[in-house]
Amino acid sequence: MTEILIPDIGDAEDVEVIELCVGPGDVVTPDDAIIVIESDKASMEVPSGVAGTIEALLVAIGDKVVEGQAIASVLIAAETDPAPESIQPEAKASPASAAAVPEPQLESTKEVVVEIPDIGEAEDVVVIEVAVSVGDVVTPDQMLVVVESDKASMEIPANVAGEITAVHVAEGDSVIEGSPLVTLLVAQSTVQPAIADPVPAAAPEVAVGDERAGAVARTHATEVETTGAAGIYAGPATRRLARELGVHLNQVNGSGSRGRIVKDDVKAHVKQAMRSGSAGSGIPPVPEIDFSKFGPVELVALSRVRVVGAQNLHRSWLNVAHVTQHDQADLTELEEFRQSLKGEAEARGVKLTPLAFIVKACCYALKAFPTFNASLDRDVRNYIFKHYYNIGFAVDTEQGLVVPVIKNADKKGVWALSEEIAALAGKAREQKLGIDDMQGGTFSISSLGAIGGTGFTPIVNAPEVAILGVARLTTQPVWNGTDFVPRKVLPLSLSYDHRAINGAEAGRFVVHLTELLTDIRRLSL
Ligand code: CAO
Repeated sequence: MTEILIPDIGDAEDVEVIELCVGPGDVVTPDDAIIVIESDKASMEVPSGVAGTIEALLVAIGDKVVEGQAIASVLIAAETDPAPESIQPEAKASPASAAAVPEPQLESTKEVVVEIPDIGEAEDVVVIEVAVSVGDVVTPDQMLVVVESDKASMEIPANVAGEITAVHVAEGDSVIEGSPLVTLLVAQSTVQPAIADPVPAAAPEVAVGDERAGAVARTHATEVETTGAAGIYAGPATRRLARELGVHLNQVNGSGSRGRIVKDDVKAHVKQAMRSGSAGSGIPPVPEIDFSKFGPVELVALSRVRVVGAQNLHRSWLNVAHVTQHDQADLTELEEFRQSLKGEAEARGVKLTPLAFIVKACCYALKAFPTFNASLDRDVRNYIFKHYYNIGFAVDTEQGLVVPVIKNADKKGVWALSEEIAALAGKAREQKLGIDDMQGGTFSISSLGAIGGTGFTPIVNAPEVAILGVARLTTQPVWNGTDFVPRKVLPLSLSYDHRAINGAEAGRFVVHLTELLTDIRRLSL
């Protein structure tokens, strides 16, 4: 068994695995790519270097890797020559010719011919983009041409600052190592440091003036990219731009040779997405209609609260896998108890509504079912369990819906909760809520009971994972086994994020909640 190692990747830093091209059991030839890695400057295929069968991949997408790190173990094919312990294949991006570097002739300006560097064993290399023309003044990092082989494309930078005096290639030209690309007029002070540089791996070659045969200056790393597993052709600069703009390249049509995606394609894709209003969401926009064609209309601006609320609700609606579980709680005893406290409530100057009891019962249920008091992390790999119980409740105000938060609701009694609900609702209606009043919620309640309704599907207040909708308490005939008896029934609608909570858990949560509300003595247990 042999391990395939990350080859010399020059001075590339922060090198990450971006694609896995094979899996265990795959039979590979020495040329077959095993993974694709990407640094801040370039992406490159790492070929097997041996023929055999992949035993195991030792890296995953997103892993950071360094030169010499084992990426896969391969069972060498029987007919293959005895293999060394480890294989360090030459990456496709590593032109590593060891040409001597003679002293340059120093003049005030020099003509420098930029040539095709060592392009490994790549065959059938063609120029697919010429990015400069005569008269252009280029910087060392500026891309001159892009060449492409059957396996990879490579951006070739100037490596020295200068003015283009001749372009020796055109799109479609076949080139080989040493083919002249452009001639640059370079200030002497610019040439010397470039030539004196140590020779890094993955560097194109620059020949100086008419001494091209011998005067080879080797400079910075060449940007290279490959076709990925999904067959995406794009250079590192294009990939970088796409990443910055949040564009998935597999959704972009390439206009370059052989379907290569160029920067302009990414920009056109973004423009199109912005125009259609579907940027990022992929949602077809609702058609804009001139309603005035059908009757008189009036344009009224949404309040700031409604605008922000609309954005939050839409974001939650799009991100959360919503399910709503409906149930009913028998509040007959709770209501009797509440009515019995009316005198005391008046004396205290507190309005005691069912909501304070519901908040209290929710805290108990949340403690019994911690996933309802949790959030999911961004990658949906971890629960974030919160060991505090901050209950948000929706308040209907003239400006729109706001959700103040009762902090540490589990530590408060029903009187204190009632006072806080009234105080926060009052603040909300007077637009006096501070940011702190609306932050830190772990679970929400939307109570429409005072208004009416038999049930509804509230939208989870993400990143929370559940919200309880409370509809109108009514007196209903309930079968007690022998008779229909009048009972006060409260409809409950629990919306939850199905990514975090299973249906069975949600069912149990709601049943537990209804039991707590039906027999509030349980709240003291
Ligand atoms: N069924 C029947 N009656 C109810 C009830 C229910 N589920 N909930 C409350 N009531 C009663 C109260 O007991 C009170 O009656 P009494 O004065 O006779 O006791 C009356 O309705 C008014 O209550 P309230 O609205 O003043 O107080 P509350 O504690 O029930 O609610 C608050 C406070 C701030 C939540 C509420 O005023 C509110 O704004 N609700 C709207 C929430 C909303 O817009 N939700 C939708 C958000 S979008 O998902």
